[in-house]
Amino acid sequence: MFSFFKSKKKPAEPNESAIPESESTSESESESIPEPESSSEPVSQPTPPESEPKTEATSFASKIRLGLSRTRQNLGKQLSGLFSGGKIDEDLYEELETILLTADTGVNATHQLLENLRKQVKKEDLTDATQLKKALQESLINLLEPLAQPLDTTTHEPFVIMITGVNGVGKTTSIGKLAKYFQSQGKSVLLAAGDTFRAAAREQLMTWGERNNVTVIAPDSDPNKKSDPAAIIFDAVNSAKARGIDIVLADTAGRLTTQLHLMEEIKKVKRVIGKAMPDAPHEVLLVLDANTGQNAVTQVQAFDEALGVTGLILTKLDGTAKGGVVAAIAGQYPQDPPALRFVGVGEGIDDLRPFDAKAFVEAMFD
Ligand SMILES: Nc1nc2c(ncn2[C@@H]2O[C@H](COP(=O)(O)OP(=O)(O)O)[C@@H](O)[C@H]2O)c(=O)[nH]1
Ligand SMILES: [Mg+2]
Repeated sequence: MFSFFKSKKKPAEPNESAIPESESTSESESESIPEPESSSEPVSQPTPPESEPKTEATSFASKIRLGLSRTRQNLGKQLSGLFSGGKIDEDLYEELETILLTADTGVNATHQLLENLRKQVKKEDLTDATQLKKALQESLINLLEPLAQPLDTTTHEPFVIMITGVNGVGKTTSIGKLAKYFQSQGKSVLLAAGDTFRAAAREQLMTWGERNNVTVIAPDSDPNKKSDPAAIIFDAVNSAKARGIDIVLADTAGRLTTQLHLMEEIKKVKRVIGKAMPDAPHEVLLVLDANTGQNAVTQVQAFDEALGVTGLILTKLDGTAKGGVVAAIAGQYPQDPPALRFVGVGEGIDDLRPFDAKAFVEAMFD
């Protein structure tokens, strides 16, 4: 049933300096959208978030560390209490189980982690609790490693990426970040404003397009004219073919998995994209908000059933102290782990990174 695309190639890190996107403290949809009077107006650029070291490796690690600081404070504090000394006994395992569960790690992943830990304790004859921290980190890296399947966009031209997910998870924002990311790799990008439900969504993407010097195929700005998301994305793919564009990023309207007519609609959007280009979309990216905890797992299942999700983006890891949701996703599909393509660790344009299991675990607690 799962169709998670497995790519072995690791894309290069973006090396452009951070350009901020519009700042918004609210995550509610209506307030989160920048709404310029007209799309041709110049867009004000807020001050960049705190600057990071420029080398790729350190910049990646420090971004993730910064983004996961809430998780680290929460989890790190509890674990260091637990691992500070004493012997390894049933009480310790029980306490560890509680800590992991409350960090959104989920039942499956928590049990897998504990089982691995017990095996390691036995195999290496560990007796002291201080030795467990390293063992837990290693178990977590092993659990999360299979999720790290970077996206290879070189297989098709244009490479068409359809973005989907529930409302307010960060779809449109992630498209902006991805546009910048791909551009920094020397690729040309075209955006399709396929969220035709809200005029503001169109404006939000237009703003992004202007800021990044990227063409946006958008519906008519006349609110009285009804536009069809499938038709917009269809046009965008054709336009990208004609212009020799490398990557098409197609936005779609948010929807709940229980809104069956909207789930049918998104299936149609996907089918129509396939008419513009036989194998398209080449990637169906599901965007998940890390704050939704265990509900993220439900969303993966429902969207995958409808669309055949090939990759995930997990956003807003900076806004939660429960970064363990990544482990929950891994624990849910031990046989066929989904491809976690990118993680979002902030609102800045540079705050979306390819997932790296080791850097992630080290940022969770150390
Ligand atoms: N802190 C934080 N905020 C984010 C992140 N990704 C998106 N957001 C914010 O989430 C809100 C909703 O994003 P939007 O892209 O409009 O969601 P959409 O409805 O899925 O398109 C906006 O205020 C974004 O700035 C992230 O990684 N971290
Ligand atoms: Mg949106």
